[in-house]
Amino acid sequence: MKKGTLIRGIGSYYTARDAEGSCYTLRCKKKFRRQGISPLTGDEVLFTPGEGEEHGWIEEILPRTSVCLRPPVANVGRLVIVIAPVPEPDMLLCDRLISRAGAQGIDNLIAVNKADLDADLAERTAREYAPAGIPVFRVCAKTGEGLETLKEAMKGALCCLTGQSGAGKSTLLNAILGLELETGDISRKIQRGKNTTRQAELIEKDGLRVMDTAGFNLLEPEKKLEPEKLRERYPEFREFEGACRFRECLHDREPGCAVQAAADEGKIHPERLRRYRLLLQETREEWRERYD
Ligand SMILES: Nc1nc2c(ncn2[C@@H]2O[C@H](COP(=O)(O)OP(=O)(O)O)[C@@H](O)[C@H]2O)c(=O)[nH]1
Ligand SMILES: [Mg+2]
Ligand SMILES: [Zn+2]
Repeated sequence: MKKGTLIRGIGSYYTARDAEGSCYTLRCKKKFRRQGISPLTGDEVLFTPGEGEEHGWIEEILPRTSVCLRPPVANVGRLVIVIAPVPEPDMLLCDRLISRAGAQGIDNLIAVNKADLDADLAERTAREYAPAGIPVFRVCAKTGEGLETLKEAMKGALCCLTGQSGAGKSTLLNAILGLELETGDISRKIQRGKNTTRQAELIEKDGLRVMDTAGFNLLEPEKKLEPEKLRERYPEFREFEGACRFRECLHDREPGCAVQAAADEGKIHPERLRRYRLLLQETREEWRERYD
């Protein structure tokens, strides 16, 4: 048996690449279907290669470190959240992605693209996320600014780009890896229609491992997050946990809140705290509706 990574799947055929870079066409044994498991791009598998032109068989799917559902990919280790001055950045979405990724053990970085349109957005964003230890990079897919630095930061983990449509994810990947992914032109995407929906593909190039797909819905909504657990997903709260007047403080304007005090002193960014409270509200509502 050999070991490899699934780099794509089309219908019931999968392509695995082994450590030497050789590719193998494989099918999935029926036992997986019986167990309700389907192989995902990014999966590490054990397989028996086929003889000659024959396809081989996936024998075993190794334990996954993370699973994203839309697009369906496994083992993403780093989320590259792309924002830009245009379309207007949705920072609540950004925080939501960070929270969900962190809960799956996926780390995050933020790439602020289109520096040619607003050179300061990256700086403002960096200030918001510095207390959380989330790296922010100023890049410009158009001029090439910051791309080498971003590329370095993407090494060492299987990356997936995410963020609002139009932020420039495809353009960035093209610029970083010298690819020709479809960008921009919405009408073309619509024309292409539903029947040609492409599957995620894992690209390994120049020491990077990246999904060629970008998901707005990379992480599923969570109906079952206890409101008390949300605060644990804010790294910048950690050093103040336990210092509030009330032990069960959710940092939602309770009196004597140490997190609020830290924000007043500039140790936590007030915008992050403000949005945390919005997500807390949302989490409470979803928690109440969890059995619906
Ligand atoms: N001005 C400017 N436009 C960019 C830049 N990067 C991408 N774009 C444009 O933004 C639009 C959306 O890009 P695209 O890569 O398709 O975004 P995606 O939906 O996130 O994949 C396209 O018209 C790109 O040409 C940039 O750095 N500067
Ligand atoms: Mg795109
Ligand atoms: Zn508090």
